[in-house]
Amino acid sequence: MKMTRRQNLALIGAAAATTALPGAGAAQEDGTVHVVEMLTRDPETGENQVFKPALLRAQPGDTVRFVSEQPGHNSQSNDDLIPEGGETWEGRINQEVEVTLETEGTYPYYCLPHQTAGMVGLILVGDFTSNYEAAKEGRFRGRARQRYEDLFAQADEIRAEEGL
Ligand SMILES: [Cu+2]
Repeated sequence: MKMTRRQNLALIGAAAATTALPGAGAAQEDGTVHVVEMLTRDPETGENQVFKPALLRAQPGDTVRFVSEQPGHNSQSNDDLIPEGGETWEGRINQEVEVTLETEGTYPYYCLPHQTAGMVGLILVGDFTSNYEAAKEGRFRGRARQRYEDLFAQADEIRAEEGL
């Protein structure tokens, strides 16, 4: 299997879509596109069944694109734990899926076949505190519990750093 990374050509496309008027500041209204890889094995760390990066800091209007780097995975929102009125998504296996997150909050998500193997992730959008504690109290099984402990520990640091 080739280890070459997919280049993020889509970012170029997104930037090109903006018709910028001088001084209009339009670029500030266009969200960033974040790419998350779905991996059976991370070639850098050797970790199995991971989203990379598993913790993402985003702002309202940003888009998250989940790319199928290795076969057998999907990404879907944990609809019991996302913020009120938050965006949901559900990709099929091997399908690239993307979501634009307009609603601030904490978004846990997972890979359906590998959730208990620990293939879970977390997206923090804007002021993500509205449902943060509730999401943190979510009941996670198997390896997912350990992974979420790690991810929320990192998220706690972000909260502290940003004074949220
Ligand atoms: Cu998976």
